[in-house]
Amino acid sequence: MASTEGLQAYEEDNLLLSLPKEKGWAARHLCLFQGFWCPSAFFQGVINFQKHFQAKGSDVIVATVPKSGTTWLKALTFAIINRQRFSSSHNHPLLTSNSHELVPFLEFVFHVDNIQDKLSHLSNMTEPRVFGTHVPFPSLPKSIKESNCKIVYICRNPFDTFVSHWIFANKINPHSMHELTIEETLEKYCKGILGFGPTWEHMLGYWKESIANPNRVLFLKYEELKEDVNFYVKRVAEFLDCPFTEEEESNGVIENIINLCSFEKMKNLEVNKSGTFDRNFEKKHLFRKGKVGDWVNYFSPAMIEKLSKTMEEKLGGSGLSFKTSS
Ligand code: PAP
Repeated sequence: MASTEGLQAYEEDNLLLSLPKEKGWAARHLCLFQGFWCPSAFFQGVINFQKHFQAKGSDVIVATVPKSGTTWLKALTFAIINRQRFSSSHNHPLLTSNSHELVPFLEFVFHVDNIQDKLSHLSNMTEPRVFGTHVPFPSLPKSIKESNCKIVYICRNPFDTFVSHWIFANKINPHSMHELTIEETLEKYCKGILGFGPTWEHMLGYWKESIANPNRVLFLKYEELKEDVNFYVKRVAEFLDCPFTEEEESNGVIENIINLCSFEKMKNLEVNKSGTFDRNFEKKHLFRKGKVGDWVNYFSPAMIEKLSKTMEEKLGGSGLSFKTSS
C-alpha cells in the first residue's frame, strides 16, 4: 500500500503535469497555478508552504515582486526588528550573511521532502520570525491570512523591474536567454509570463489588501523608499509595532540601520561579493545599479509604448501609479 507521503507526491506530480506550461526567463520553466506563473522548480515548495506553514501572530512576512527591492527590504526589516538583539554595528549578522539567508523565502524553505523536521525547526525559531515570499496574496496559506501577522510588501515601477529582471536572467541563464530578444521578453512580461507573474495581479492583490487592512499589509514602492528611506524606516517600525524611541533617534539608530542596508554597503561586503545562493546563482548578481530610471538605457520608443499601454490597461483606475525617474 502506498504511504501517505508517496500518495501526496504522486498527486502533486499529476497536478504539475496537468498545468499549463511556458518557458520562463529568470526561472526557466513556469506552470500556471492558481492564476500565477509558478516557477516549476518551486512548485512543491509552494504547495508545501500553503499546506503546512503555521503562522504565528508575531511573524513578519516580507512579500515582494521579484527584482523590486527584496534584498534591501529584507535587510531593513531584519535590522529594524532585531535592533536590540544586534545593537553593535561591528558584529551585525547582515555583515556576514546575505539578507536572503537571514530572511528566507518560505516557498524555498518548504522545498523539502522532510516536512516534519522543517516544521519543528520553524517552530523553534527566535520570535519574531521574519520570512520572505514572492507568492501572490490570494495564494498565501490560510494560516497567514487568518493570523495577525504583518506583511510588508514592496514593488517597483515596471520599467525598472523589467530591466532588472532581464539583466538578472541574462546573468543566471545566459544560454536560454540567447534565444530571446529584449523585445520578445517584454512581450512575455506584458502577458504576465514570468515567475510569480502577472506582475499587475501581484501588485493589485497586495494593494487591495493594504487598503482593506492597513494594519495587516504595508504597501511600499522602491522609488519612494529610495527617495526618503529615513521616513519609510520609521514607517515600517511603527507598522511593526516597534517604533523608534526619541532616544534611539537621537543616538543615530535609524541612520545606522540605513547605512548598514545601503546599496553601496551591501554590494561591497565580502559575503555579497562572492558565493552562491539558493538555486546556485551568484550573490553578486543581486546588486547591480540600485537606481531609479535606469530603464531609459534599454527601452526603445516601441517598447515604451508597449509597456505604457499595458500598464494603463492593467493598472488604470486602481489608484496605483509609479515614479519612473529620480
Ligand atoms: P530578488 O527578487 O532576486 O530578490 P531584488 O532584491 O528584489 O531581487 O531586486 C534586485 C534589485 O534591487 C537590483 O536592482 P537593479 O538591477 O536595478 O540594480 C539591485 O541592484 C537592487 N538592490 C539590491 N540591494 C539594494 C539596496 N540595498 N538598496 C537599493 N537597491 C538594492
